Amino acid sequence: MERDFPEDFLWGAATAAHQVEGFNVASDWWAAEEAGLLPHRSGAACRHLERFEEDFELARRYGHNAHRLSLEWARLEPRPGVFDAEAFAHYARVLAALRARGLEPIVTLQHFTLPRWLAERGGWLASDAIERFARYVAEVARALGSGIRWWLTVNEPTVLAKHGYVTGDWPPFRRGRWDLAMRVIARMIAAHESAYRVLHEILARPLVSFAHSLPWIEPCDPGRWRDRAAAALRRWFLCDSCFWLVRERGRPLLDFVAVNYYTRSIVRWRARGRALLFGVDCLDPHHGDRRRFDELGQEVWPEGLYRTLCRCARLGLPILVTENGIATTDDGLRIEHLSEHLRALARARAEGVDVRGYLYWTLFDNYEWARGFTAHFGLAALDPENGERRPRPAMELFARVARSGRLPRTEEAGEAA
Ligand code: IFM
Repeated sequence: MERDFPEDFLWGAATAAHQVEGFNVASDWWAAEEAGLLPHRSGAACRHLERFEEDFELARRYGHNAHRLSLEWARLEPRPGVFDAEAFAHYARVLAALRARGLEPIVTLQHFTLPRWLAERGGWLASDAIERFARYVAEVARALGSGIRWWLTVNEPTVLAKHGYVTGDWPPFRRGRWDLAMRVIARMIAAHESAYRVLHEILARPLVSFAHSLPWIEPCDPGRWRDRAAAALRRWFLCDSCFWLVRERGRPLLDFVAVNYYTRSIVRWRARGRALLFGVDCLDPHHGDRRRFDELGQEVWPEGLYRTLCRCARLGLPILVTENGIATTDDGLRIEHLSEHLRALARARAEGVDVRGYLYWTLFDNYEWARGFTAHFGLAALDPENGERRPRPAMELFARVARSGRLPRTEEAGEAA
């Protein structure tokens, strides 16, 4: 029977060091957690630091042929200019464990957390942040880089800027500082560019991008110019600013587009306060078709993945879905979410969009930043008592699609639920 996805399509899950490893003590997040500035502590997280072999085995057993992970800058360079040989040896073992199981590594160099020493100097706004990042990237490329094809320099600059400098619920807890948020985005894109050059200098033909959070954004009432303006402004800030900044002489300094897609935002204009710039979210469950929301209040809207992929295709580069998932303990909803998003993905591919892989967020429930362990994104559930990983039905469905390259039939999706 004909396949919906090619043999070499990448199938896997995405994780990030601070969310799964545990005891990330030299990072800014750990410092903020210990100081009581965050509502939840990561602590031992999922003990992935010790359990990585068993975790990769789980992924392999469930049909994955790729895995996105992040290297923790704070572990690798716990003090400025001092690189930790044991941390490098650890990640060499991690990468070897992936390869031994036929899992293609997709490596993120910085996923939200920063070394504490850099955060104390201003984080991405420190005058030497970009130079420091480039030096760290060069060390990683030389020590660990051979054989790694897929690289993500930084993760979701707009999300970090929004939480750290506008809503102020993440380190460094600044509120309403749109000016700083915009500067952070620009600095992170500059950091991406210097990392891009470093990786291309040191390695043979790496594929380099940054992971971009791309919600689908639309006006609440397309007939009202104010809603349209609020949506356009939000789209520019959250989605397009990064692509605009990363253009060098008209060409984006990217080898592929890394799409993190979760949700749609329906935006309504409001005349006062912070919302003046950004609009407010319309959460009306009766707006348009039946609307479904996850534990974080994010709407499940698979059509948005299709539209986002078509929009990104205009950049003329291959695309990797580097994150897509849902926070829920409802197995039926997770199955629905997964099968509908895979259909959206297959539709985009069938229309010629060059998508090379799909990475589910995430392998097992983990530390969801300021929400701690209260959001359940995992293909497997995490037992809080003993850390056991228990595959959910969606993990079985994922395995079937990954192994066969074929979309689930409607009754198969129903059975899995
Ligand atoms: O957990 C996060 C991840 O770190 C970045 N992208 C969104 C995920 C789910 O909220």
